[in-house]
Amino acid sequence: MPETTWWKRGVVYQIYPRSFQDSNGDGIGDLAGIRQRLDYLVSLGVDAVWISPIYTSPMADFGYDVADYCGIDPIFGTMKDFDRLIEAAHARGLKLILDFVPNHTSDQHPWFAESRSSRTNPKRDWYIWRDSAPDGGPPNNWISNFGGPAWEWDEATGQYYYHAFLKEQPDLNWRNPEVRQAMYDALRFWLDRGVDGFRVDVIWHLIKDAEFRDNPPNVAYQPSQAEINRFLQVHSADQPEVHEVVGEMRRVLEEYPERVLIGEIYLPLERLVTYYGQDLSGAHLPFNFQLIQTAWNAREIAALIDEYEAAIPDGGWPNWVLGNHDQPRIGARIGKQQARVAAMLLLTLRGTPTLYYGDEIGIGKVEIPEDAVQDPWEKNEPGLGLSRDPERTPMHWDGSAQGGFTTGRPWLPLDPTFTQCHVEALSKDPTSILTLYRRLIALRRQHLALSVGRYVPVEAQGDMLAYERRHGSERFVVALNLGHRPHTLVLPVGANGHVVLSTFLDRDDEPFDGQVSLRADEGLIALLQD
Ligand code: TEU
Ligand code: CA
Repeated sequence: MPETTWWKRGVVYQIYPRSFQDSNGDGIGDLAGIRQRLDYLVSLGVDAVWISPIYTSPMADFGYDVADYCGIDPIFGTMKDFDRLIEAAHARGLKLILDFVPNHTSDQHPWFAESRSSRTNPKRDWYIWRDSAPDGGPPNNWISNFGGPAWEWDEATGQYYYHAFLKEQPDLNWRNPEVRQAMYDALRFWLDRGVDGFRVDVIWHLIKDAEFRDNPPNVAYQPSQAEINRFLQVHSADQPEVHEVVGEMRRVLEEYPERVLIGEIYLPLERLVTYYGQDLSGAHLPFNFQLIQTAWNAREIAALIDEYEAAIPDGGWPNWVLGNHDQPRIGARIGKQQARVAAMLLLTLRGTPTLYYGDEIGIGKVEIPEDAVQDPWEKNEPGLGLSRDPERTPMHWDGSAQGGFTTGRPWLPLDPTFTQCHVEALSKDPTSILTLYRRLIALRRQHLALSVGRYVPVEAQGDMLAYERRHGSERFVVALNLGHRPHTLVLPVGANGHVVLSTFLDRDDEPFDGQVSLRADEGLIALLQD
């Protein structure tokens, strides 16, 4: 039954490897640390783990600057540690997804060293080199995603190279067939080692306008925003030819059984869904970031769900995510009480949910002191609140110093709540957010209605968001109170049944008839009687 393919039915869990578990006291998480925590992931109930980049890297962007696509960075361990990790994961029934970073390499990658060595080097055209404009300035007005011009002058060969992110992250030229083959071989290297799929970094950036035309100004730009927003990225990303590349990646994965291709794509819905590809030949899961980008409002979220469900091509599978290593945590955005409601939403929507490590223990807003800042983006554009450090702080495991994350000095400070809010304590508390996550995941695993079942809207008014999930004869009502005042949801006459789970975890089996009452900040899953 295709609906039960693991990546449709299952739950994905994202690990930011620097921050999950340190095994050797250097203050940075590593592969051996992740392996020590696999049983935790099993107890949480997730099906797959996506690990942010672990490849050899100078770490200018913490691994998103790769110097060897087929190597493990010593900070994270060795290839042996990797093989052990994947073996241990598979032994527990967990899938392993790697983060693949094809848009750019590190400036320390041997390919770039060759490319910059002379204009006639065979790898010159592996990167994007252009002459200066007649006035000596950059070839066009493209801006780096991390601020400043996206072009770096290279004195030795008298040309500019393009970098959509840091100058230490030169963009590869994906119009060059040799680049494509080299990168597909890197994919095969990991697939041969048993990797179950890839989350592909900035996949919509791979192809740029062949004529390198200027991007048009963004009239809505505010100086308080990141500089990248000064222009609309019309010519520097999301080009028609990118779909050919995505299709080729998909075909590489299809040389192996049951692998998944996830694309990181920050685009409006109507553009996002084009990445499923013609006849679904593209990404299995073009990441849907809409829950991060939409206001926490019942009407808007309901509209978004409808719009997304309608936009997905026939046979395409939805997916949802509340946060990641680039976005303020859900607990920081909507507060700790509503973060529980958000967990219920994420785990009861139709489509694959991706959890971000630490959200399940309720990490909220974390202040990073100025002298502890790590994120290169914040260093480039200080003071605008762009830093991604707050969502990258270490995981809290127990009540020991540094929450059991490290015996050394953590690379980023822990959220001060770590002394109470840690896996060990929350696991014993029958009403904790961690217990809620475990029960939501277990329930989703137990009932196909909650994972692959049909989504039927019920209500979206004021703070009330309600919908049904149906599969066969099973019908669940999910009622979410997105506000801080009590509400009653009136159901059609004769609709009765019992509560299966409240976000407060204290109403199991409570019967209802015709209506359900919700406390402030409460979400409920109820089973309807047939
Ligand atoms: O992020 C791409 C990306 O577009 C983000 O920089 C995003 O624009 C920003 O966070 C605001 O939403 C990916 C990785 O996830 C990120 O960690 C890397 O820094 C970046 O690519 C470069 O590889
Ligand atoms: Ca370490």
